[in-house]
Amino acid sequence: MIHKQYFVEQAKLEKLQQKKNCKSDFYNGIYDRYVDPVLTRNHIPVTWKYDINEETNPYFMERLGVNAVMNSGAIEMNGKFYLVARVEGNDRKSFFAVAESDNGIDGFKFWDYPVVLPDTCPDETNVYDMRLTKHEDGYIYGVFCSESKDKNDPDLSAAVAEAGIVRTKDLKTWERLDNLKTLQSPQQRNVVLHPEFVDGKYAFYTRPMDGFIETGSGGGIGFGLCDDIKHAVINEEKIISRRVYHTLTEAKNGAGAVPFKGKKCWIHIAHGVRNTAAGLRYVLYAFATDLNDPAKVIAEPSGVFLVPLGKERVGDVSNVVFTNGAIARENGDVYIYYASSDTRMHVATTTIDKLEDYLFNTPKDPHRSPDCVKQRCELISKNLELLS
Ligand code: M1P
Repeated sequence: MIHKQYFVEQAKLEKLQQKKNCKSDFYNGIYDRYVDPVLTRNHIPVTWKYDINEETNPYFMERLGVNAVMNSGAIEMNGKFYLVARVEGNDRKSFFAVAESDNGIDGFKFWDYPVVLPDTCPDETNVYDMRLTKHEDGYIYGVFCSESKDKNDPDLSAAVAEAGIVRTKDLKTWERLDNLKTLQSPQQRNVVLHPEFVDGKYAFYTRPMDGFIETGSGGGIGFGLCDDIKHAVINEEKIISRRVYHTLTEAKNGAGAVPFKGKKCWIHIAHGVRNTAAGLRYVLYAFATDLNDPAKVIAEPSGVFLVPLGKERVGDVSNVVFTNGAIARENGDVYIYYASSDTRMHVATTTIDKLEDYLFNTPKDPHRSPDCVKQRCELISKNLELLS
């Protein structure tokens, strides 16, 4: 017998799935933001959390709760929008789940079951933050963080982060490949596979780290090539975007969404982290690399691209925005999916033309307050002249 509360919870879910999302009144000319998140823990199917049988669950209690839905890879397939979300259970372990929508803005629904990855790494405790790359070799690759306990360190929270790699053609059947090996770096998170071959090889953006949390000597976003994607090894990582003192990337600088092709450049939406009295602050920033050499940065506008605002600022890990997925459509529209405060997913929409205008016409960071004032005064004086 199905518990009657099931129908109440199912009706709430359906109402949420049918709710139209609309643009908020936020304005910066670069992208639009939306009133509602696109995916939250309230979007999780009732059948994933409750035993709906009245006999075995007379109080209709949550048996396997879900804490958060966040950092999602994104891809368009056959005209539909798919997110491979990081779903975090009440037990703190994350897993992946596919949600689909017709328009990318609202109506996201999870498939019946979460993704079941081949269980090939016995020490792996947690998996999260999958980047989905539609590669020119015909596969869709998922590159994610594969986390294990650091057995060489007695500290209970000491862990090792590696890049796990899977591939699929339909988001349903997944083949697990070897974890990426980077010979120069002990740990990796935020690894992204470039969608095209570079010099005939698979190309990865990396984020070398000395430890699990601290990047230490890890200088920023790295780039490396590998011959064999099934047993991927990067012998040499070159840092293409460095961490810089007194900027948004001072503490960490990591790749975000899989880069997408504009008319003039590869467009990268990455994340930068700085330390504050209130803890680490994660924001998004953007940079451009050369169409013929995706490791060569050719534009890097000053400052942040997107920061947590309003309700986005509060959550499980407050003051964080994080992206690991964007969809650039053939018509030039771009959907940037970002999580706020490790709790929920949002979308910001823009176009390739707007992003390229932003990338190439936003002034560079002059790195010193007096020069920043000069930069701003130049803008003001041009405007006041026009207004007079
Ligand atoms: O809590 C913020 C983010 O922290 C990590 O990112 P990074 O490796 O850049 O510090 C990740 O655990 C990410 O999932 C999380 O959103």
